[in-house]
Amino acid sequence: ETWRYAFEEALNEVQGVFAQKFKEEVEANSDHEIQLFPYGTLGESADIMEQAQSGILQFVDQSPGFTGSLIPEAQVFFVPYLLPQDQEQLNEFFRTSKAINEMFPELYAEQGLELLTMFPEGEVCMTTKEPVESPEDLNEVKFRVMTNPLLVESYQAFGATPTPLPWGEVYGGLQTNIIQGQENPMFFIESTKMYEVTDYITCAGHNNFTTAVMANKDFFDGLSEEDQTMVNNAIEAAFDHILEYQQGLHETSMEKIKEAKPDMTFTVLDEEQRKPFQETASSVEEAFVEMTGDSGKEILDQMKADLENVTK
Ligand code: 6CS
Repeated sequence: ETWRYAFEEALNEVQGVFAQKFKEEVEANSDHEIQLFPYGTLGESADIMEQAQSGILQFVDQSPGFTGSLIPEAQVFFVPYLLPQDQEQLNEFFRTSKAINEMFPELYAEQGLELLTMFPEGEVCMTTKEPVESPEDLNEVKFRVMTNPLLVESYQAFGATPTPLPWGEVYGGLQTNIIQGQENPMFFIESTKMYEVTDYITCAGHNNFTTAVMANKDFFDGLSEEDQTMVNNAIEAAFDHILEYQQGLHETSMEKIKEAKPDMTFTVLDEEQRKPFQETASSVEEAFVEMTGDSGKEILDQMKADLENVTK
């Protein structure tokens, strides 16, 4: 049988590398084949999610940045400074988190989706046309965010004018100055040539890009136990592979950007400069709980407990 798997990035970007490893494992360990659909072949993130829910696709990778309206609790990933910056701690968190491995699967299941895994794609940095050293510098900056209400909230708290847009409109939006900033992991800034349409890259340590891989639930439930185990094993292998693949990726991507554009300015905000950004976290957290009620609060509390387990 041929299974269809769509994702939000190109084949050689992080989600694509994960998908290729998954395909390799499935095809090596079963008679099934995986057909991969990279970004752009089936539409935007919202489109591939619909296709997965309706069963046209068996597998989909959609990051929580686009899942906010479907599963409001998934917005928890946009509370700034919640995730640790230390890569080992972060990886351990994704491996062991009860919120991620037990609670989120139930919420995805309610939307007809079998959540297979979540994994980090790298520290998110801002690319802008003017320097950013404080929230004041974001004043009047129309800053593109993924279509996620809490991300809007968080950039508002950062002092910007958040502008939710699907990915396809970002390069052109920056080029024509409809927006003046956006955020993404360094590998994505490099591969999508965001440095061509912005001049400053600023890392404030406020987040790491999380993504989620899922299957259509009816499809998954209909698989033999043997196939379900085979799929889960393939996901596990791809998970290990993608964490290893990302070692040093931030740095090599930076080097490539510098080579392509020597006058690009890179800034890592220091402790003092981060403070006003960090101070917004509690208000964004409050907004999250307001949006999601008891079930959101439960997820947030569990995530904090899970994080404490890996950072102590
Ligand atoms: O910013 C975005 O919309 C995109 N960023 C990444 C790293 N992956 C896919 C997503 O569409």
